[in-house]
Amino acid sequence: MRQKLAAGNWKMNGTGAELTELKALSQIHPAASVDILIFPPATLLSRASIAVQGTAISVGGQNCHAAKSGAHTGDISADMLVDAGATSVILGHSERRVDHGEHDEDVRAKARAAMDAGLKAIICVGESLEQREAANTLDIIGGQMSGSIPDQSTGENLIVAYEPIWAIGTGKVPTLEEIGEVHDFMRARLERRFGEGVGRSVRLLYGGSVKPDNAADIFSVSNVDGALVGGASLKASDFSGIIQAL
Ligand code: G2H
Repeated sequence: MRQKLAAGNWKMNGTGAELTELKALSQIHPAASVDILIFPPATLLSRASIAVQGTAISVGGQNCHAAKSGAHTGDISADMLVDAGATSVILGHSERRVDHGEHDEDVRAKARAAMDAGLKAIICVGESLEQREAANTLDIIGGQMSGSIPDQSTGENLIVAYEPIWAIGTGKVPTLEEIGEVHDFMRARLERRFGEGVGRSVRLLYGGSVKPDNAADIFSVSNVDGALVGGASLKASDFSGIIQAL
């Protein structure tokens, strides 16, 4: 059985003051039957990892560099994330792909570095509205998966998040049928590439305007093992509502 997972991506939000939300979340969920991951900004990672020590919550990074170290001003290596207390890292989020020109091969190289460092890589894929309207969704998702996911992936070190770009932060959510179609497709792709054992053990998250009031419906879809949540992960009360729906 795949362990359910609620992942909260704080994006570029949060200073030391917001650690109170993390502490509040850990008080609401002192022990959890599901995995809870929070991705604070890099500046908060060490403090966040200390704040969640001994709780059911783990923390991760929102990006890493593909190299182990070197002359890369402003970048952070996978080893540095581990050193700061991270257990995982989000890679290939569409905001990185758009804002920083990251392509599949960049994401794959970063994922290799993350896995080599012992991190779980949450690799994001998703189509634009234009691509969906042109009925290209599955081609786009398949291409991103082939290009971004490294060969060394397993159910332990890989999580894939389906995040339709048009649903991110917009309040728009695909229908449950549309989510199910993509998640079934992703599962089949993973099984074909890695074999049934590994393919069935990789967790698949849905991301894009997940809220406490739509989470239960989304989690009822087959092959949805949890959510990657942005806006609704910033407040402990909202995120807790999503965790409880898992
Ligand atoms: C999608 C999601 C988090 P939001 O990016 O990864 O953000 O829940 O705000 O749409």
